[in-house]
Amino acid sequence: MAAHGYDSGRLNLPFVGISTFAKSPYVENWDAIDADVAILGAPFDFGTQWRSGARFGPRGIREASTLFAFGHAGAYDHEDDVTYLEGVRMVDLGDADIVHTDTMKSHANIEYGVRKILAAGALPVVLGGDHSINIPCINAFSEQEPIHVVQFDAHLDFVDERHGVRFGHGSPLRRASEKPWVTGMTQLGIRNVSSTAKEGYDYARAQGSDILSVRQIRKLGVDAVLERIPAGKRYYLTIDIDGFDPSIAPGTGTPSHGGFIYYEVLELIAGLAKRGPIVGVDLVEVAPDYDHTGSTAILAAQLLLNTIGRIFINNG
Ligand SMILES: [Mn+2]
Repeated sequence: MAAHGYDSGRLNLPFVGISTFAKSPYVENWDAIDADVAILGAPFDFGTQWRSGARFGPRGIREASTLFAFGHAGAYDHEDDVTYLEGVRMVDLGDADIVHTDTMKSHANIEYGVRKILAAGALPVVLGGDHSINIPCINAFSEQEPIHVVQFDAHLDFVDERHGVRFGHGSPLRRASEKPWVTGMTQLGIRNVSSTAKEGYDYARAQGSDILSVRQIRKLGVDAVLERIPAGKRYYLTIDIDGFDPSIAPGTGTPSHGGFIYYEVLELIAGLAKRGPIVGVDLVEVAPDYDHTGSTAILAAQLLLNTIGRIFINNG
């Protein structure tokens, strides 16, 4: 992580200063990315079909992330006896430019940013925005080695089209399944009403997708779930915050009861990082205006920092 000024005499407590992600250095020039991890905001929410507000997700997550930016060298975890994030060079690129009313242009601007991160050899970590922003993120991997997509979500997101709309927040995994560089999918936490219709489930399974609900995952246990994910792939991780239970993550557009708690997801991600490299991450659907305790944005920031920590322990 970045130097935070202890040597020069500034204490720089978490509530002091500018809210980049975890107070990492802001890089305005996307042709000069020199980092292991680059954070990109994608404050786009025209893909929603119910409550909007995820356009403020990147700001909310950045603000919450400062809680974890005390300026210590890395993050020591006494259970694992590992200091995560030590020496990991993280930068914040700010946000992709969003053009109101223009989904295609806004998505293109997000894809442009992710391509810049990949060209620099850094790990892209994209803050949504609604889940449609996963579509340009996956598009940006067209010139990369194939990826296996692992999704945490309440919803399958496999709608082909609705009234001609193909790039909304109910369709990203369907769009990903059409890409030749996406070789498989694992969809975790999928449950209950207001998700994709049966046709979408049939289609997803026909494409080779492995779909598990929260209850099925609890019955199987973490290790058995990990065993179902093909080993040694390059994983792309897409985390919809509504995969978590609304009791801990109320600040989202389409909450669904019966969701994950924190360690269920972190343990699966930590195990995934040991199975193969995680080469891209997005976290979507945080809508701070419904997040009256701030719990949702803190969950997002804490999970992302711990995910980045696990990725770089295992990937070097
Ligand atoms: Mn979703």
